[in-house]
Amino acid sequence: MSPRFRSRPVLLMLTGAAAAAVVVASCGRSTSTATTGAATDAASKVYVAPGQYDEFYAFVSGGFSGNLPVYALPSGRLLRDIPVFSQYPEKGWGYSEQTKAMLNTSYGFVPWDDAHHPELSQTDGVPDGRWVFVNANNTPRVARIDLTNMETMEILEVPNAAGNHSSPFVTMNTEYAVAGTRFSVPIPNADVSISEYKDKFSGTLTFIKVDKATGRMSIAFQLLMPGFDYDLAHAGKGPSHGWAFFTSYNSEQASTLLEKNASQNDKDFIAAVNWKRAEECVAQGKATDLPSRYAHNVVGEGHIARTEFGTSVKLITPAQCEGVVYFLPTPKSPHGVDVDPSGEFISAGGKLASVIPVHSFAKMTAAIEAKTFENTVSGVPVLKYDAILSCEVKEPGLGPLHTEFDDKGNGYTSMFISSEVVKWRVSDCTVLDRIPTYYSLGHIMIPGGDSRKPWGKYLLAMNKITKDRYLPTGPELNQAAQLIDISGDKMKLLLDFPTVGEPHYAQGLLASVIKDKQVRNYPLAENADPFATKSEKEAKVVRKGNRVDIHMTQIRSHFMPDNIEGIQVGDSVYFHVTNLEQDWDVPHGFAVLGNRNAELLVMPGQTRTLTWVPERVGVHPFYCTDFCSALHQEMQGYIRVSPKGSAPAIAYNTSK
Ligand code: RUQ
Ligand code: CUA
Repeated sequence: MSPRFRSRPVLLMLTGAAAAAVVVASCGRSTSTATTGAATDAASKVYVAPGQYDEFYAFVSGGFSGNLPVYALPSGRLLRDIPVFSQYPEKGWGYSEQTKAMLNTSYGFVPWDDAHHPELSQTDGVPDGRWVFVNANNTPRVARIDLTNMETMEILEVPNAAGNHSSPFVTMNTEYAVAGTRFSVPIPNADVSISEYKDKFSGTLTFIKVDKATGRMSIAFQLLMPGFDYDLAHAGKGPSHGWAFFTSYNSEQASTLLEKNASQNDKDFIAAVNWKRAEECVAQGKATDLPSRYAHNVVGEGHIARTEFGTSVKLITPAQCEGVVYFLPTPKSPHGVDVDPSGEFISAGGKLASVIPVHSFAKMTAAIEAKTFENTVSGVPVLKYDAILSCEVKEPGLGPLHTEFDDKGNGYTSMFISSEVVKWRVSDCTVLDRIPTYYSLGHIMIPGGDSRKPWGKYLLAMNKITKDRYLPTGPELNQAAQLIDISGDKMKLLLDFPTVGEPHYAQGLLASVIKDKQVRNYPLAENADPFATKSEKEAKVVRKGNRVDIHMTQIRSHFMPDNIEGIQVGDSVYFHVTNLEQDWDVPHGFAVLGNRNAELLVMPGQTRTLTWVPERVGVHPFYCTDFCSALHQEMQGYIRVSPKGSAPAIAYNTSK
């Protein structure tokens, strides 16, 4: 008798969910809380009823998607995916004429990147809901996203860097966003043998000034550092305001097989940078101007992105600016570095370390004062480990990576190898609790958890591997986040949800900080795009040589004009499409047959331009791609393409 058949009598006696549970169990898989890890009251804690708002926004990096998805917590609902470093055909990002410039770099147009760390702007050490920054790890860049329209408004390339990983963590009042190079390279980069790594490769730590009023970024200075790998960062706050901390690995300065060769030293370093001291040195003329070409892309007048190129940066060295940087010895190939809400404690996650060291800022400054140095490395004083240590979290688990903090004096550290979150008391490093995650945990995020005022209710764990947690989807399974309740003494798992790309770091804040300042449309009267068409009467088609400009409008549910003739093969056709709507949530789309490009998605009151070079004779329909009204399907038109040299005169319909 088959097991399934045998279980039938049992089934007959059970109903609903209980019966389903037995069936699942008989297939060798149980959905009981014992194996999923979820708390028994999890459902009620994450349930946000239809029509209700969540309590938090979470900005979770899209990793190798290059973009920045926005989720709601506690439900885990995906609200939006903000295009940043990668072309995004759904929104025409990097395809429309107005947005292409955002992806310019000194290497040319770079349509993809790897976005790791979102970081909210802060005022007085608290997320202020103005901007979120995020780094590009591959071709070094930092982006600024406006939190009123959730659009990327600026992207600044970081020159003299490679692998912008320790970025873009901000100082307490967003004076700076930092950017440290993960890969050391010859600076300036040049044709150098890799075997000369030790002598000729260096790192840079970049301080990007953020304008208080506008958020506009500019490179203030770069600090030239020994050729280590600068991995993560966090700025000081409160007493440690004025300092920024960067972890490094590969203090061995190996250039091959780093997994072994960069794991030799017992301790690597946290670089503690006194940026106020750096400002003094720059003001005293101790910096040199290093010629450097880098792109700076800003959305300005008319919502149009424009690129300017920087030509040099101010470079300071530890030798020219005494007291600008100290090394804090830290076991062993540290990854994350995190500063607690008080600003006094600095913890690091040594991937290969058996403890989590917690440095004391007060002890650090005392040791600097007393010159309690171990030695100097490449001219940088190394402080004595015992002189700066507050305490060590002993036997925390395996592979500590990142720490976030709650508002009750506790730290929470992700353990990659042992796949768990460990909760410990910051004041004395006592382990208080631990909870498994599924699986291979990277970053964790508590809303406000790297600020002075954490909202210590939830912790989001971002896992690298999700094997067996979801229905399988071929060879690749999406990464996943898990929501953990940290409001009580014991952590409780509440929810799993898959993510877009690979979530590295995330940032969260109380929804009420930004929810009511969301832009609902762009005032048409203020549309400053030179090709804006502000009423149907102004719609027109203009030929100049082989360039044709189509000044077109959209409103529910038609285009003006919607019939165009007189175009010929090989023309450069510019569809300048203005959405005349002034309501919330009424974008119109635009797409034309055979265009080797993407669509446009035009926000109310905005103008976007799509370029098209017709290659075939014939009549080409175009249509609205975003279902906008009952007559959305009627929102369509035709453009006739004639053979080169034989097109009739330009003709189009007009509004009467
Ligand atoms: S990383 S899993 Cu921030 Cu790119 Cu640590
Ligand atoms: Cu406009 Cu659909």
